[in-house]
Amino acid sequence: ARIVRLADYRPPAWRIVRTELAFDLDLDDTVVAARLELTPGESYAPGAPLRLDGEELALLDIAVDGQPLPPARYALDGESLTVHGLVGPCVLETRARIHPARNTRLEGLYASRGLLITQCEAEGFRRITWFLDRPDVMSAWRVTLRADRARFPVLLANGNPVERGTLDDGRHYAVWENPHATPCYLFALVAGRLEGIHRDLVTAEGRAVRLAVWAAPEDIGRCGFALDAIERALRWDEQRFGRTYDLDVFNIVAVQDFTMGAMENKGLNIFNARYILADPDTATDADYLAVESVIGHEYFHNWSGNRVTLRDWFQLALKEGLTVFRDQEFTADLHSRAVKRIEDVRLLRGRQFAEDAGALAHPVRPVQYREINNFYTLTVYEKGAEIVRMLHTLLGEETFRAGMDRYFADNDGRAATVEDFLAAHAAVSGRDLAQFARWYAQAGTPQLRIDDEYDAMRGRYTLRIRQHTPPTPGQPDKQALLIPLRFALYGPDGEPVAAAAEGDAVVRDDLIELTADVHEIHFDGLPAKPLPAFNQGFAAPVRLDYAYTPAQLGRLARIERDAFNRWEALQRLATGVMLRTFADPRAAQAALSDALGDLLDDDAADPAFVAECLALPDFDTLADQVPQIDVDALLAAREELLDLLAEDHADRLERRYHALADLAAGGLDGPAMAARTLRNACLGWLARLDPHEALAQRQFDTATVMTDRLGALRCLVRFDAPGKDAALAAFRERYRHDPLVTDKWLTLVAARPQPEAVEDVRALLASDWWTPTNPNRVRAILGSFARMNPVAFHRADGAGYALLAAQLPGLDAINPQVAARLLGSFESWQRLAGPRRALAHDTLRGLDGKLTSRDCADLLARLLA
Ligand code: BAL
Ligand code: ZN
Repeated sequence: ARIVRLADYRPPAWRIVRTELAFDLDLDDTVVAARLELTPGESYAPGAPLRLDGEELALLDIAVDGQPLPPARYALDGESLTVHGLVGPCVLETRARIHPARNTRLEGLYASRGLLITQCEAEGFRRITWFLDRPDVMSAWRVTLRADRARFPVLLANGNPVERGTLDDGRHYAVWENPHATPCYLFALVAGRLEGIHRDLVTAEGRAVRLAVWAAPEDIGRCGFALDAIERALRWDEQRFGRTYDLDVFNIVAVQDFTMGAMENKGLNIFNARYILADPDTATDADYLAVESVIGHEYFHNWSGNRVTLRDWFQLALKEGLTVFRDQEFTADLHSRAVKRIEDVRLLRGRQFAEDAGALAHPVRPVQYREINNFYTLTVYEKGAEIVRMLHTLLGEETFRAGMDRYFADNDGRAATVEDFLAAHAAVSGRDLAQFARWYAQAGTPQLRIDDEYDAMRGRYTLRIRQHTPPTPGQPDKQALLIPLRFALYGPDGEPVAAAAEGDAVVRDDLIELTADVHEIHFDGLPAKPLPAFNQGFAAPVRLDYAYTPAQLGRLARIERDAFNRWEALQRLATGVMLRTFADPRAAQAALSDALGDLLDDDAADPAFVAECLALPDFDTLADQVPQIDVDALLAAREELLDLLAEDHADRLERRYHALADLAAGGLDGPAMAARTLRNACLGWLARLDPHEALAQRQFDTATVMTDRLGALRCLVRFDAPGKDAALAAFRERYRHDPLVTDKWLTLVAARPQPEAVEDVRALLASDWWTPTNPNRVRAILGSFARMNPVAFHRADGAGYALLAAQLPGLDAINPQVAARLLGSFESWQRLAGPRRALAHDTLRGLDGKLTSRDCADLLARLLA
């Protein structure tokens, strides 16, 4: 199989400075005429053939400089078109026939519910026409779309609309121009029966821009929030990063069949409908926030990704990690910074740490790939964002902003690398970032082990900090990283103590810069041993090992100035109780229970933060903490603790549940959302206690918004309440014509934590609800089952593994990216304890030879290596 290596990068032999495309669009049969203006590139060798990428294209015509090309001058295979005898600048014209309705991979041009849609990142454009399908070939674009006016009244492409008109036979056309140098992975078109809503505004630079959201006619009433969110994103990027919008229009389109969450095509973002459509009856508060965040993410790509693009796909985190950091900051600035950080860290620790510790671990910038689609990972996105966050921490907001300005100025219109990004920040800060750059190259989660000692005679407190990164596939030995470790020392009065630090690491205020395997730092003049707090805001994405006692954690949960770390203290306490790591388990459980009780009594605390504190570590986070995953023991320990805590606090939970009712009845403002979050968290706890199932039933029966309806239904399903089946049926019938809400009940069924969920899922797969060509539906049923249901997926008899594996060959033939994601659910199989390890291993071996796509074949080989 082909392996693409970073070390083999060469600049292109040819450049395509201008591209003109003309599409005669139809669902079954589309003809694509391409006119490419070619000039020699940096590695051009006179006489060398031109090789263009192209897959599943039928050639109709080919000409160079207006002259038809004789067959001897070109060669076609399944992956490319090679043209011989080109000398110097020239114009290559081709016409190709493609079949969108047969395209189930959803890469290239495809049909979905009467619409024609594109998805080109990473390598989909080669399924539309022959091209140099690599991000460092950037072109100006003019695109003409022609189609039947009745069936395709709306014709959208990248850039600005420049012309439209009528043709014969009921057809019409539209011409779009994108003047910005843009690689082909950002190409897009959408054609079909859509409705739009729009808003006109003027950017900070004085450009008049029309923002528009397009959706199927039945969905357009649910697009208002998305339109507002675009405006918020545009203004935020102006203010926080000084980035303005650069076209006359910004269009986003909602589609139901879409593999990714959304795609940042220049001026024409295409979205999975789940990240646009929202109204209170069909979207939860979490859905609203996800819509805003994804809209922000794609919008921010216009600078971090589009204006400055990637030299090659190894640099993927250069745009993704940076843009995730930007969208995280957008949400943090608009809503609660602490809550946002907690949610992001939950995802990082629950999922990315597992990826970094499993068979699929890879550096944020990989050095080789067989299929780039397999690197749209939590490591590239989330750990990539953590690296940018650490840089922000090290440099401070002002210098970081100067570094970003420098990066955009130096690389605008270029295809950049991670080195370019770091060079801009090094230039403005005067810092050498060579050691910091190892974060991009080295896989695995670093572990910090901290020991301390207090010398009462001398009033000296000493910290000894060791760092270690475990081996990962292909990287047995690791080097020390530059890790920014925030810390605070608390005195007996609960106030931070100010003590000058001395030692072998740079310490600036509350930040220790770790650079070596071991550091020792002293603080003098302390009258008592302080209580240390580390890694505020989770500034470094590391595991941290310090032998806190339960009493210390209980205290930190109350006195730590950093809200994230107050939450973290409770997570540690709960983790220690569940994993039985404290010497005195009773004291630990009492400390946790007391702290949670105080939080529930604290009506002044942000209810959304209290809800986060009540959400104790999930199965994935626990599994990440142990060398061997004993599924039954972890699940049982977690349930046992939650049941005990629910008993402890039944009265408090009930009081908060009722007291928050009025506030929770509000709209989409922050306080109302926070109240609903805490109320539903309380309900989740109360539903553990038998008589309280009635509360969930009542909430389900009377709910007026989806947050409350789904929150109640989740409790009924989760605890197998008597009214579960009737409630599920009522929900299903109410929303049976809405695919996104239908996905919600399917998720509840597939994720219900009972072993019988295997049979439920099997029944769903045999029903009309199973539409394997729709990625959201596949994820709702099988993704939820494999990723959110450890009870059933890891069923002791292996039925869960077998069920997933049986679906993979069929799904792989339909949509390899979706199938590969599901296959990734086995990433931690080597750490499973007991017979499950062999069951999972046998299941994977049984797939050998049955998965034909490059995506799945690559993942399977890595899982079994
Ligand atoms: N570029 C792929 C979708 C996203 O990360 O925005
Ligand atoms: Zn992105």
